[in-house]
Amino acid sequence: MPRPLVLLLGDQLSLDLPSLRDLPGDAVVALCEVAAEGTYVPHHPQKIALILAAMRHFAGELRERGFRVHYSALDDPDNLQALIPEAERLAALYGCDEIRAVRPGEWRLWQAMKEREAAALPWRLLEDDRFYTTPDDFAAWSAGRKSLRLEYFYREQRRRTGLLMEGDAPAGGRWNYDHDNREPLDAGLAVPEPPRHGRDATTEAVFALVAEHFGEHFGRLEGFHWPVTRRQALVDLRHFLAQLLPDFGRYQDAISDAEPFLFHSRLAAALNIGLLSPREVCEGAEREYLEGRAPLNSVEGFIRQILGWREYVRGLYWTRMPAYKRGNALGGSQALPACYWSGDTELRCLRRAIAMTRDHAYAHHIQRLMVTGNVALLCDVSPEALCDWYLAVYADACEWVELPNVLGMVLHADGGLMGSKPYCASGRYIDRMSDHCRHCRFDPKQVTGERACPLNSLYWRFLERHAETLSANPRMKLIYGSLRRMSDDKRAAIRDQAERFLARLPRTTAWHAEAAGQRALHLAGYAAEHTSREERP
Ligand code: FAD
Ligand code: DLZ
Repeated sequence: MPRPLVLLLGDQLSLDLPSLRDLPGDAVVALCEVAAEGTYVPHHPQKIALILAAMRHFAGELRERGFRVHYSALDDPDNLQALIPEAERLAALYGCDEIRAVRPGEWRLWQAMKEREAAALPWRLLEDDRFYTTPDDFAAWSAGRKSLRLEYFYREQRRRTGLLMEGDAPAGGRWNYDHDNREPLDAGLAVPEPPRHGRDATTEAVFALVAEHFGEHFGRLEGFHWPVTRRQALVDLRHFLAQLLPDFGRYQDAISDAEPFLFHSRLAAALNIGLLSPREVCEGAEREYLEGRAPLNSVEGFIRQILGWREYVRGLYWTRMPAYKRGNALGGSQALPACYWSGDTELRCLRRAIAMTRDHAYAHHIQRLMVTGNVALLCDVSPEALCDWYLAVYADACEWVELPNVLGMVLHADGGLMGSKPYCASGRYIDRMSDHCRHCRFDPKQVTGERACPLNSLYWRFLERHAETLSANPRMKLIYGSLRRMSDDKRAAIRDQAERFLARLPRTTAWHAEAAGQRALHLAGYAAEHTSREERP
């Protein structure tokens, strides 16, 4: 009987993990805080605090349930500060003869683990069955299809799971209620406050550690209210189902200058690190519909995000990596605007989205797609620069979900696998869906001139620049028709306006973070030579 060391990663905090099943009594379960994971991109301090606090609480829960647990704390002097060497050190320490791990959330780690499957101390890799679909399921679904579209994948998921199904037909007669889900906010609408969770000594200790070692990363630790235990995550789930779900659909696409969360669930972080399962969340939402407490447009819209999009992007990620990450169909090559780190921009929508990100390690989907995403798309930012930013700044960011959303959905860099057209938008869209513009010095109705919203000229410039690739797209025919009807003079004036804006836009080649990263890497025991090449960013 092998004596395994089970490595649980910071986003695998679930008792339902396959590596925890059928363990011999002398197995050791290891959780390792390591500097390398905190710094390969400069994660937001709230994200690091969430993961480390949740890891520490989960280790306690495992011990209470009788597991033999080793916990490597970040400041343990022997800690090798990178996951693979640290796990191998622990396996040797406890005399284990294999290391078991469930598929991680990032390809770089999966590859590094796979290369050790045949090592003297072998790694045994298990599939993560907490999702509705495995990468193999997705590969089988996508095989032979010319184009992959969420809608067809989602319908099959509904049939397979029976969620929101009435026999063979979708509940209410339609698969998709999106057209009911595009209302802007009503003035004076009251949004329920998110739950505040108590902080015990374990969480407070993590806060001190994060402030000390990662305090210089972008983002504020104050204002943290993420759930760090399953119990707290269930409080958030119940709050969402009772208080927010009924209005989730209607305001799903709205953006507010004041309210960061609106009627969104804020559940992605808890789902992604394992405190909640997608099944319990979707079934909970379906129950609200079946028992008449939430309307179908909200419940269907919400379930589609998890049963559809979440599974779809994961399938894409695992079946297309590593080539997927090199995609750059529109040739974005520019550095990130400096304001993504500083928040210093006159564009009100962008300033608010970045401020909310800094304060909460959160922005809702439409802000990520249509504000920070859209601006980056229109400013030709390179996929690598933008992906690194998104991976760093959101509490829910894991590469398997971040990469397809940023590279595919926002930048159209995968050539249209993820979305049939780029989500480019002008200032008029922001004005329609938000109340930002009334606080902004720019006018969303003007295209040129001193007060013109820069998004307008950038939008037309983007269309002109990519006409060869995009003008034949049936979903963009209308807008290219408008571009063609513009006089040459008008087009030249717009182009000039956009180019002047871009020429003055401060960019940054890297986060100011060498220094902060180095601080964390100087933690006792860290030795760069222990970090495997594959694990290095
Ligand atoms: P809600 O609006 O309440 O949605 C419910 C749930 O549906 C979410 O919790 C999430 O699990 C799922 N979901 C919704 N949209 C998507 C989507 N497009 N892809 C996958 N799952 C989805 N989500 C992440 O979990 N991690 C990321 O790193 C991430 N990066 C993103 C980057 C960009 C540029 C964009 C456009 C989207 C990204 N998303 C990411 C998807 C989505 O924006 C977040 O899941 C959502 O904003 C999280 O907030 P919420 O829990 O309140 O979501
Ligand atoms: C994000 C993160 C951070 C900041 N720290 C750790 C850590 O110290 N130990 C750990 O096991 N996981 C951490 N994580 C999450 C990992 O980055 C994540 O598990 C991998 O990227 C794979 O998804």
